[in-house]
Amino acid sequence: RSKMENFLAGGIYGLTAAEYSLGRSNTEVVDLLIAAGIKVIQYREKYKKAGAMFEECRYIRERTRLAGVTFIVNDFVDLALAAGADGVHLGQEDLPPQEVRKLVGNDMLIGLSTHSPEQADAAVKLDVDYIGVGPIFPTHTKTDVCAAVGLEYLDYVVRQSKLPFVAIGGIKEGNVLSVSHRGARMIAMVTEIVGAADIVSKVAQIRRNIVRD
Ligand code: TZP
Ligand code: MG
Repeated sequence: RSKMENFLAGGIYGLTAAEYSLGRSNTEVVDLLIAAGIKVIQYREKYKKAGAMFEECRYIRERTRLAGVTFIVNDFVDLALAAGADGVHLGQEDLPPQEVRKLVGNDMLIGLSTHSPEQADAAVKLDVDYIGVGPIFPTHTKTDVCAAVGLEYLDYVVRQSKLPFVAIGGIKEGNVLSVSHRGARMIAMVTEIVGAADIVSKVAQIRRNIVRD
């Protein structure tokens, strides 16, 4: 699955979150993430109607295609398919990944959020392409799974991981080095990036912090 190459290259995994974006729209933010050189972008939108999300995703699909960016849609399999996204990201309480695989076929990536070693082990049998690992640190961005799992779970995945993974949850410019030092090659941030006044320089600064080891 060539859509996976951007993920396997490592780096910053960007996500949208309109409510934290300082009044900027999801599409504006995606343009800034692309300008910042981010190669994997997830559309994460919890509040809009399907029609409005589709319009945004259609724009984002066009821009990400032109930029060679992997485009993943959170939660909504139908939206991911309709928009021609590269992948769909599922939570533990969404449709089972094996069922989603039947719907999306083999070309589309499936990501699955995990919060424990048990869930990471189980994911290997579920035909997912990558797992999310977190929340590493306390975060208010995800209201349903709030408790941080800590760096210990990340350590487990780094040691045992049979799947590519992305670390997420409460990661900031100031603690990203600790996460990359523990062995995370792909690192996701929501508020730290979309909430920055200057997204392009924020991403550049985060990148400098990651490679400083
Ligand atoms: N999954 C685990 S934590 C989280 C998601 C989607 C939210 C992370 O947001 P932030 O703002 O980077 O802490
Ligand atoms: Mg979800």
